[in-house]
Amino acid sequence: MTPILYSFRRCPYAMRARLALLSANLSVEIREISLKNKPLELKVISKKATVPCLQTEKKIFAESLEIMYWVLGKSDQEQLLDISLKGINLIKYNDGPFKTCLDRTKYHAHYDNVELAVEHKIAKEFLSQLNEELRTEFILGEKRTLVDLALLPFIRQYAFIDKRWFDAQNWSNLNRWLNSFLRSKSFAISQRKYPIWNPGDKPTIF
Ligand SMILES: N[C@@H](CCC(=O)N[C@@H](CS)C(=O)NCC(=O)O)C(=O)O
Repeated sequence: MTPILYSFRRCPYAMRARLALLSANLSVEIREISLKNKPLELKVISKKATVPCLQTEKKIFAESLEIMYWVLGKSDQEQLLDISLKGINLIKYNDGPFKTCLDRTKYHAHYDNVELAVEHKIAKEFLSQLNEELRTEFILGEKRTLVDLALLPFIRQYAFIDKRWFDAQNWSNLNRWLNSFLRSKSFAISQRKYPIWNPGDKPTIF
């Protein structure tokens, strides 16, 4: 069975899963969904019905990192899984405090008691740290790893909250890393648009 990926183009979690698939050169049937009108087929296999969700012959993966690990476990041509504890901790911080800060900044109108100055400070600390790490071409060194793919969609989302402000910060390494990703072929492919999937549609292969 060709694995099925329930996906949403703009979701940073789904984006990192698609980036891993591209690196692995592994094909899936992609099902673009509407988050406001999730298909029953997704709800049946995943209680929380978030994207990305990967349905394989044996297992359902409802967490983006699990999907990345599974995909790269099958085929890791770039040795993306060769990461250190520092890398694992950066992903944890990204998915935890930084993602919270990203949401509270981007969607601050939806929250009570957001102090944007506090959120800015949290983000600036993390982004400055990444800028330091990026004295090498990629976060953990001269070759890209899972850590780059896992973080890039989130840093991109943060940058585009106010790209002029982001570009004006003293983060030349971070900007180089992000801009080279934005210009990359894998980013372009990962952002291809697909129509919303409907049951009975001819499979779309990603
Ligand atoms: N921890 C999950 C988070 C996935 C997630 O929250 N995805 C969002 C879209 S960016 C979603 O599906 N939201 C719909 C919902 O929560 O009902 C992962 O890593 O895959």
